Amino acid sequence: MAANAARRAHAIDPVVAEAALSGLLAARKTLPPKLFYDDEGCRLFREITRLPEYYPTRTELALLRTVAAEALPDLPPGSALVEYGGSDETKALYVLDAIPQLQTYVPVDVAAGALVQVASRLHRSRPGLAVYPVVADFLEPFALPRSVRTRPLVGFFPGSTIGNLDPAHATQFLSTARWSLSDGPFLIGVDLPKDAAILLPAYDDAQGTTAAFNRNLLHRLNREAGADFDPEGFTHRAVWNARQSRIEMHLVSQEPQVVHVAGHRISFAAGETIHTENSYKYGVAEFAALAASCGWASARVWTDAEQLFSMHLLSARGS
Ligand code: AVI
Repeated sequence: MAANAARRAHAIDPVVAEAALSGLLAARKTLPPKLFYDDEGCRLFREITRLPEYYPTRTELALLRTVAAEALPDLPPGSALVEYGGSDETKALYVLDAIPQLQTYVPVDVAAGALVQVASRLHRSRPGLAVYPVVADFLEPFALPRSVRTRPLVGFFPGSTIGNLDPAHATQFLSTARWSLSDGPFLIGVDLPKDAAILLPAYDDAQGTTAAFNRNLLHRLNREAGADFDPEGFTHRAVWNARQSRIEMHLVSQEPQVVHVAGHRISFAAGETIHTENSYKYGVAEFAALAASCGWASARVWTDAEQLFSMHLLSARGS
């Protein structure tokens, strides 16, 4: 009774409810990964990036030292770095600090609050850097401010976030990015396929942080979509799908149960799953082929000594 009253006290966010229902009412239940990133989800993701099992962040940061020193030596002064998903400037600073021709930083993200914080931190720590935050879903076409559009542009998409898009959406994203960057070069971090013995713990850590990150989706729907999930009635599962070269994350219903979301009744069989995320892993040649199909040439590729992670410098073909 008290739980019901608390639930009623939360207004339903129609955008969240609609995004959730389109997947939960399908024959194979899914939730879109963009719902992971409310405040609690962002906090849990930051914790994930510090886990010993989660190799991508530390490997990419180490790689970035070399990449930033070696890439783009001929960039003209006054260039701008456009970061897709720039709610945290840590990785961009490796590039900005190593390439003095980059005098403008344009973080693009839906998280307006996080962008304000990025801008105010940089205002204090790099007073000479011009920062133009753009609040937009970078998967959709967006307009850059006019003062930025006229500069030579460099794209930056670290973290292997491209792996969270299915190949059709990755293709769409890469094609649109070529247009938004006016054919400027594009630095992009891509996680490599590897042994399941390394991959699975990275997505199912001993501390249970990734499980909490996955279950937070259900807590979020309870808070924002008028849902009544019992998050403990679902367990986290990470699967390496070698055929599709992707890690899949699922939430597995522990028993037959009925859940309500924004007035819709949704039944779960015991063992039925909600597929919540894919994280595709691309070999170097495979990613270069994907980029080529979108008009990009892989001009240079860096990998770490253990072949865990790659960074591609793409240049527009024919430009
Ligand atoms: C944001 N993205 C690149 C992460 C990944 O590795 O696919 C999201 C994540 N999901 C679970 N752990 C990390």
